[in-house]
Amino acid sequence: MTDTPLTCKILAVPVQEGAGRLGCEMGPAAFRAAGLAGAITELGHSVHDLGTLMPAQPRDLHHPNPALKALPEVVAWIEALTEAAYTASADGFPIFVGGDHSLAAGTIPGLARRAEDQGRPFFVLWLDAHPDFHTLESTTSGHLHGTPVAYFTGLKSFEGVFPPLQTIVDPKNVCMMGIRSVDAAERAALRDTDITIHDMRAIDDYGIAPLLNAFLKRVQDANGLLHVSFDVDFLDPSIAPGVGTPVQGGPTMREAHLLMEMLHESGRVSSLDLVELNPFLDERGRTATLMVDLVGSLMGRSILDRSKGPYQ
Ligand code: 6HN
Ligand code: MN
Ligand code: MN
Ligand code: MN
Repeated sequence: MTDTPLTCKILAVPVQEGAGRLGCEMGPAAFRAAGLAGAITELGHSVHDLGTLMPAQPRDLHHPNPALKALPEVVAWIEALTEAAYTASADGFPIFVGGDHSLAAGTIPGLARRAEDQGRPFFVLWLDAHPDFHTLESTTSGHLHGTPVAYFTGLKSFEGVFPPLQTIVDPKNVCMMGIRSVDAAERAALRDTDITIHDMRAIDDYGIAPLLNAFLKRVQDANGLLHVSFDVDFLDPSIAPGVGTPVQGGPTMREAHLLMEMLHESGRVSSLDLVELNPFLDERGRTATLMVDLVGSLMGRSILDRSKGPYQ
């Protein structure tokens, strides 16, 4: 358990070209309006606002899959993000506020490179209804937010199109939770990876706590750094309607808080993506507000004082 005050560095990343519906570019503004910074400082941490990222200059890029959407634009964001994530992770606790999930194709490679510099194993907890494991060939929607995991775990498909990876994330160090919408090509490709995948069936069978504890123990034993990539559609749409690709049957509010509190208590989380919030689709800010509450749990808020242990 750790209650060390953190210096959180918030970077707004209004990328929306990776998603099929417009509106994620308003994500950072909605997080601000819902009180993200205040929820963190209230817990004794400090917040450093890094402002809003700008994409690199898009280059002429072509690919044989005609379905691909906004490839030059998304690659331009990823280029800028990889550098920004590397720089931001020199110290403090970076929080990348999206923006759609193509953002993770920039943040995670930048953070992985930093971890390698520091000689620390790098782990990713992927919270999402979707595995986002399409290649540039297999995606039929062409939405690049469906591809980041295949890219940062080193699949060949992206070579010569996405920025070259300086550090590949070991699939054994990636754990997915909340998965419940998997396309046929993803299902086939996931059979051949070492990614740990806890789909909703696994959560039904075992519950969040034992599954997450097993992964956290691996991070702990390796003295690893843990990045959490939180896609808002991880949550059940009845509590989080403000997303472009909602899928019924997701975790409840209590399951999500439990997960975030356990992450806090592990003291292992070193960076965070908050992605896919689409304020245009939200209902009176309730999804943004819930997400800010969940960040509060990750940052150390608990119902009762738990410093003497869980049950006294
Ligand atoms: N996300 N598998 C679908 C597709 O279009 O490739 C959905 C992807 C959703 C991506 O939510 O970050
Ligand atoms: Mn996603
Ligand atoms: Mn998703
Ligand atoms: Mn605490």
